[in-house]
Amino acid sequence: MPQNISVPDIGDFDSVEIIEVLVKVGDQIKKDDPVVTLESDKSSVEVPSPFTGKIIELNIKIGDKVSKGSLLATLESNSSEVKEEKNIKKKNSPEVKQEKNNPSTVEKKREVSTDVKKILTKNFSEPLSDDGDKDPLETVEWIDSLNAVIENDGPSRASYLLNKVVSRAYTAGLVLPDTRTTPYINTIPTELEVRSPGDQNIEKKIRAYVRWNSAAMVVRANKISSELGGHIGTFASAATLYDVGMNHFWRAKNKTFGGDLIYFQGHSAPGMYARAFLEGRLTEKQLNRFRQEVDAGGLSSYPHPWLMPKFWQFPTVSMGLGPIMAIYQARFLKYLINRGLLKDEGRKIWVFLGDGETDEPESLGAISLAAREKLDNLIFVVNCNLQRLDGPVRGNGKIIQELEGSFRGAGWNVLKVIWGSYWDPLLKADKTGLLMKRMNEVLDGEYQAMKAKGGAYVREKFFGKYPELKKLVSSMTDSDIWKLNRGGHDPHKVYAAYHVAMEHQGSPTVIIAKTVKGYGMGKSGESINTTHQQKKLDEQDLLYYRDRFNVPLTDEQVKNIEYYKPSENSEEIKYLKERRKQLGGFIPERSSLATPIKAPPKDIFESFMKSTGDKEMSTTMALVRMLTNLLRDKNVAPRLVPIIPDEARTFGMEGFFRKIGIYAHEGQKYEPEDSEQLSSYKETKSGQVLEEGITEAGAMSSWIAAATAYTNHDIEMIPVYIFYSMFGFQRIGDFAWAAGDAQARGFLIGATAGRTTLAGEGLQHQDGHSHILASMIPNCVSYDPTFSYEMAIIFREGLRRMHEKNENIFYYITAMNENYSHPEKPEGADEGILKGMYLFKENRNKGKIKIQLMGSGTILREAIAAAKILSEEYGVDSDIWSVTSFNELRKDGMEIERRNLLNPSSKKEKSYIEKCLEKRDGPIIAVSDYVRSFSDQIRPYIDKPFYSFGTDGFGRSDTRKNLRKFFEVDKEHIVAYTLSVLAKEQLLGSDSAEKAFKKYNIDKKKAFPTKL
Ligand SMILES: Cc1ncc(C[n+]2csc(CCOP(=O)(O)OP(=O)(O)O)c2C)c(N)n1
Ligand SMILES: [Mg+2]
Repeated sequence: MPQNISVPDIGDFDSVEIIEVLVKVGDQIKKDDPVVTLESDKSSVEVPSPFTGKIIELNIKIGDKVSKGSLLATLESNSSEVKEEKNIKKKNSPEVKQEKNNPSTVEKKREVSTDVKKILTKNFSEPLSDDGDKDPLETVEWIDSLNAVIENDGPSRASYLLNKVVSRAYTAGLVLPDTRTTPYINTIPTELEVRSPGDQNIEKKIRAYVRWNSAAMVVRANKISSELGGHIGTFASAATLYDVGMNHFWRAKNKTFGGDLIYFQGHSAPGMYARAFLEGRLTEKQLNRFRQEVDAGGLSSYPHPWLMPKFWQFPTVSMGLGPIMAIYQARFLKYLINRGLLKDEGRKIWVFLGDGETDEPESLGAISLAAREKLDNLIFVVNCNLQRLDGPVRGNGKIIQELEGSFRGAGWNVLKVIWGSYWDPLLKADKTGLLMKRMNEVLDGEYQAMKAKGGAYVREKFFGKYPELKKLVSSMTDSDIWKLNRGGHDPHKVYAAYHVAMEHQGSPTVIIAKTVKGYGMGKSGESINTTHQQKKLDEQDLLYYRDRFNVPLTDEQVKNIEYYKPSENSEEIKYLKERRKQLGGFIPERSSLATPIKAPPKDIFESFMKSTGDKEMSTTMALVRMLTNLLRDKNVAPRLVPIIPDEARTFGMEGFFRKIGIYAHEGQKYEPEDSEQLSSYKETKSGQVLEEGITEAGAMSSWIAAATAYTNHDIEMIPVYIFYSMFGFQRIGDFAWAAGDAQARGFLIGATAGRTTLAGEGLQHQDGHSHILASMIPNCVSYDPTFSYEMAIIFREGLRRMHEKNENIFYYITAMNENYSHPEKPEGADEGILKGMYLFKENRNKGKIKIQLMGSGTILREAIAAAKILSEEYGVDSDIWSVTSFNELRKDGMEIERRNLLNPSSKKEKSYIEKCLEKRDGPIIAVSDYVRSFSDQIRPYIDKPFYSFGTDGFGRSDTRKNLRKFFEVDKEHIVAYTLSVLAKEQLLGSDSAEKAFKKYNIDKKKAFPTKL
């Protein structure tokens, strides 16, 4: 039966142009296949067919203007599908229904609450003492009732009743205790601890060797030179946390499994090298080259994939970046699974961070997202040694409690690992709860001091506060008291927590482990404020450390700071290797088995090579159109990851919402307000767009996850993150640096770019320097194109270099929101566009004087207009160069100059700029919408007079015309300054320039824009 395909609701737009007709009569099309592309002055969007069938009539052509309801085509469809379509429109999507009733979701909920219930079984049979209890007998009755319910009806009933009681208390207006935190004890009760199956004796020895070798490595490096630095205290505190993971939990990537991903705390790197040494992956020679990386074979100071590309996966040492990048990594892993691009193998992301590191806003900034997205593939381990670099993290408080509150509040599964097994009997014997009370009241500053000062001090300061507690430890010696260990140093406690974390479903887990900074370092560094800086140990310190961990080295060997590695046949080495074999291989290890993506055919970009005639558009629109085209390429389409903060509409990308959907792990549980519209807000589990919300740090972390998917997930993805250019490098520059280190491949698009091009938004929006920031990252390739064909050629080459040829580079491209018409690509411009400049036009209007006019971004258009005036009114002819990248030109210039200097006796090589300009006459005038230092970069490689003009100074809101006048980059200033340059170069008298200054009302008294 024939069906009409009409223009659906397109929001506020009316009379919109058809720029592409994607079907012809006779085509068999499927529901949702695009029929035409519409373009308003801001965005382009495809109209999908609501039916499957055969096109029998086309009612429009390219260039027609249409509005809501306009008939586009008629198609012969089969009636059952029509009915189905109507049904879907009436109700919520089937996906939503499925989510609601999904048994696995219900199951997950049940398991979460089981955890809580288990914890409730921890009970006290006696009342708590000394807390103002007016009627202790009544309290006993209540607690006994609870105990009875737990015993007779089980924890589930007990927890039900408690919930009811609590609800009643709220309705009665009672002030309930703050439940953000739980008592200062381990979350997992001893009875519920799953015991490690490992051989504790052997593991203890292995741990001792790893500890020793990591410290020896740092001390040795510092014997070579104190410049080299290094850290001992951090890994000393975290050794058990890593060891248990390495021996029992972390599964490596291999042919049959994708591998867990471990974000190691940056400055605990020595510990990873020390273990790799025992595993036979690193040699003694390499350990001796710790932090001596200039010649090949050294070990990098911290985890740097750029420097050790087969070893490290994640750059983490700039604090705060690791945790947030890992959260988005975990989310991206789910994204790949939900989009059907990756198998769900239960892989986990483990993240190690310091307690001091949680001060960084980035560390905790995305924890609510992790809970919202139900990232049960994510496990944080916060090593709470209570210290950061200078001193205690929370001397006046308790960092563990503070973190518990934050994570619990955000919805995480929190596991506190505070006390080691030596405390178990004491806690068991603590019938009054007084020990727990004391644990709660002692501050971190005191806990730190206790670990620095020995058993007698702990007896007096900790237990001595209450006579009952003093009595509790009366039969223990000071040395017994000293042995009372912290949870993070107890392999059993750590194992039990890791086990629960691995099993947990429905939310992310954080393990908050209490440790001692500089554990085992004794007076040289245990729990003292200066531990962090300790990188030298004298002979006595080393002997103490050896004895403390029973490392089988003679005094002589200790004095020589020898490493310890038992023979290959020893039980320790066999055990260690066997454990890793069982877990699939070694960790960390970086590799990539991703297959390249075939670059799309040229015809996808062909339409951009032609002139747009009178039609005006921005380069942002051209890019969005390009992406829309790419979504029709079967190789590229599924791999594109459009990442947008909350600005899709600003960039005209709302057409993507409906076309490829917004990723939402739970689908869409509501009918969107704009559901009837063509660009409605469609969230779906298989959605492709990552609509991140207002978090540049988060969006950049997503981008990094996608841009490194080729190594972390063995699948090449093409992330395109589009942002306000000002809120790019300037805001998240450190992430961009980390992306370079991680060898990210993908596109960063600085949209609404240019200090005078984004007109009305003002000082904090107008970017005039992002290119300078981008230029500092060695593997970032950046462009500031003006015309859509430039954008197309650059983007196409980016796809080819990064995703087909697998070069470890990433692209930064600025896109503008100024609408103008685009000319046809000049013949042969392709190579120059990519190298950074090409001859756009020669003005040969019989002028006697010649200049070289260079422009980039939208200001190239001012230069083109200025050239016309100069030629027509002043007889000055020009060669107009479109400079697509001052940054790329500089890179080429630097390299060639260096080669020439290194080879003074050889024939001089020419840089690309020199080759372009060698036969061209006249001084050079370079203009851009960026600060002068952007174009100044090429000055050293040019042997002609060079003058640059740019937008130095704070932006402000006004019209483009006024802004360009203010920053002196409009065509009038270009003309006047050019005439002045010619006067200075004695190619013209000064009167022309003076006249021009007058003619254009240029105020010579106006201050330099940086001072305004
Ligand atoms: C962004 C950033 N700022 C500062 C530093 C310097 N720094 C290195 S370690 C450290 C202290 C870390 O304390 P914590 O996170 O508690 O780790 P710990 O060594 O105690 O495990 C500091 C300030 C850094 N690496 N990154
Ligand atoms: Mg710390």
